[in-house]
Amino acid sequence: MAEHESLEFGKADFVLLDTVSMEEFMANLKLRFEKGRIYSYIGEVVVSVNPYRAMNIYGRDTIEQYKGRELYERPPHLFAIADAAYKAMKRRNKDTCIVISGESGAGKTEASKYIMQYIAAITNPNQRAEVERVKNMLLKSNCVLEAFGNAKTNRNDNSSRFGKYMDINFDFKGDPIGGHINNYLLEKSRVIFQQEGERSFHSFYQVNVYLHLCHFHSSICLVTSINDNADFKAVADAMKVIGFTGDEIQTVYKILATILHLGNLTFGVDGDVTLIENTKQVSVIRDLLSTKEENVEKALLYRTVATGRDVIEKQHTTQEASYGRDALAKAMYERLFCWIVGRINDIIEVKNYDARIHGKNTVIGVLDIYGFEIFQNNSFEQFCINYCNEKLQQLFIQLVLKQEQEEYQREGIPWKHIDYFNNQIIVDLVEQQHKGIFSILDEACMNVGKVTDEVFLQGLDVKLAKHAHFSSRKSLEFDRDFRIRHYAGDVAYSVVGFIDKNKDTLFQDFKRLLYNSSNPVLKGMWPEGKLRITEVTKRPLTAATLFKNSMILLVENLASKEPYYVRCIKPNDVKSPLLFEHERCRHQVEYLGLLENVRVRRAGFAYRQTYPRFLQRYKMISEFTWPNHDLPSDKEAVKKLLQGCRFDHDVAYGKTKVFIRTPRTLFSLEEQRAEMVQRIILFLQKVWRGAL
Ligand code: AOV
Ligand code: MG
Repeated sequence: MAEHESLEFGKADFVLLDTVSMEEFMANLKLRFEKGRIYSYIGEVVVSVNPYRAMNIYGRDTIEQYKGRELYERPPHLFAIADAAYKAMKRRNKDTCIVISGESGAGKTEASKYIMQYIAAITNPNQRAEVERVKNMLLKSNCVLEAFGNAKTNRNDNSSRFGKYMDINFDFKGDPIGGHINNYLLEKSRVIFQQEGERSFHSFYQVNVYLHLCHFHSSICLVTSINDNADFKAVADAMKVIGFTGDEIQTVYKILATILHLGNLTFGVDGDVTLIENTKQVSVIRDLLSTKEENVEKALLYRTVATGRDVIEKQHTTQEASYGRDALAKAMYERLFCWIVGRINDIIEVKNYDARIHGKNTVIGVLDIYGFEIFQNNSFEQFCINYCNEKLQQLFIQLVLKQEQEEYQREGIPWKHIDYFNNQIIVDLVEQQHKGIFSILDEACMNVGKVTDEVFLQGLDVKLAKHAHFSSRKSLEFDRDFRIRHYAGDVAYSVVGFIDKNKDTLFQDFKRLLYNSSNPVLKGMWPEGKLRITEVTKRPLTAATLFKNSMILLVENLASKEPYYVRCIKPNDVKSPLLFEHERCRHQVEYLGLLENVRVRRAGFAYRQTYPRFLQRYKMISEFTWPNHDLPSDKEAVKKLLQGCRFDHDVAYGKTKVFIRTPRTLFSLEEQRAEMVQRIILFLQKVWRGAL
């Protein structure tokens, strides 16, 4: 029985609500959550509520139920959307993407993993060894990236601290033959600083447990939901399976250990000489990096600068030395992370594919990015993360409305406009040339002379004072610096660190130090260390500009594919499987624009189906179509069928699809169908008994 026939679990598709209001929407969402129905639809969009408990709905038997089925044939599930994307890719040769959004802890990363698992499970029926190998590597890459890119935050014990877009490439048979990962801005400041109650990246604790190091004493290292020891083994195994060499894996551990030791380095002064207080650490670092001890020390205490033709060595103050040490730790980690992604890409990229022989190589992309977040203290990283979520919301608005509009146009059906909050104004506030916050930040960084966070803040105050989504410190009652009215809520940011994080400087001396390592893997990560100081002239792009550019490219890429959406909702802030915090959920439904989504979908027609498929499902309810029709086309047959049921007033006939306006019509059709099916069964039973 189709699930929408059973009201016990609420309406499986919000489009079928009797009236579209926030109350009804919330009542249905809550009922479904309480009944363990964590997935629902709005048309083809999956709405998911984090269950915060293990659900028995991802096993082999469930996968079988969804394989090759149409969206409405089974209860809502991620598998259904994954299958829809897969079918579009395979049958229609479309590049598709699945965009998963929602705030931190809402369940995006888990959803992306289930989607990948589903795709892996339904492909390669012939068990081709090469395809199995690719699938295994794609799945294993997740485990490695999570170890290095995720961390416990106050919102989520396994929070993604980087953005991830993964393409899976398929051959003409529909089997995965490779993939590619794009990663976006890793929150590297976490390496040296974590807010209270948070941890650094999982990888550090894993290697810590493994090496029996005791650099972390705080109790938050032990998180019940995380088993660092077991994870260490799983990650080491995954790296091996993917194809990292022994030397590479050893270098990874050495870099992690170096960063841990850097964290213990302290600087002092003797007269006017800056020195390292715990020199023992330096020799450990020297060994780990396979360099010379005096080089390590020199890079930490001096900076080589070119003044005209002269090259001089300038001694750091203790403050500069600490800054350099932290910058080194962050840069080494970020470089390591990017290198890992790069290595995985080298290994999983499609090789030897010839489109002339094999046909078009199609792609399914899965986007799992850091969700919107508000912390006690919000800095540059939160600003970038929240901007990224604004961009994705903008894409959702454009695509969901655009697609809808295009479908009506394509099918020759008139379209009625629905009002919704368009967050383009906030996207502009951040990214617009010259006037946007990123531009103001870049400008402040270019200042000659005084370059401070305060200068940046003044720039914001001058240029944005009147903006409806911006408030400056002057107008705020509390001691934060500026506030943005984001689509998902107000966030107050502190400007401290914006300038440094945006400039993202790493002294050239460190790059040279690492490039001169006798460990070839480490050396290979730092090719720019080859340059002599006089050769380094170009001012690098700022972190904000790089991030903005990468987001624009990402959105362009997603927009070029056929998108499928998963909208994740976090039911409460205490990770409870039982609690549906009404206000918390209502807020998310509101800012995700789900109600507008339902309205657009209904405004609209609640249901649409191609003529042949429609007939396949309902032909038994009309004498003109059962068992077969003799009309000139399926479209004519559907017309005749619906006229016969007197539903003609509630439908529109497009070029290839029939559109049904109200859900009630669909219900009646379903009822009539169920009745007929029952009658047919009884009839067959009679025939069968008679035959006996
Ligand atoms: P996120 O990816 O959306 O947050 P996750 O996918 O990491 O959130 O989910 C957070 C936690 O919720 C997981 O570690 C699980 O404990 C639980 N959870 C989520 N989905 C499910 C599910 N389908 N079944 C059971 N438990 C689930 V962030 O990366 O912080 O934005 O940046
Ligand atoms: Mg995540």
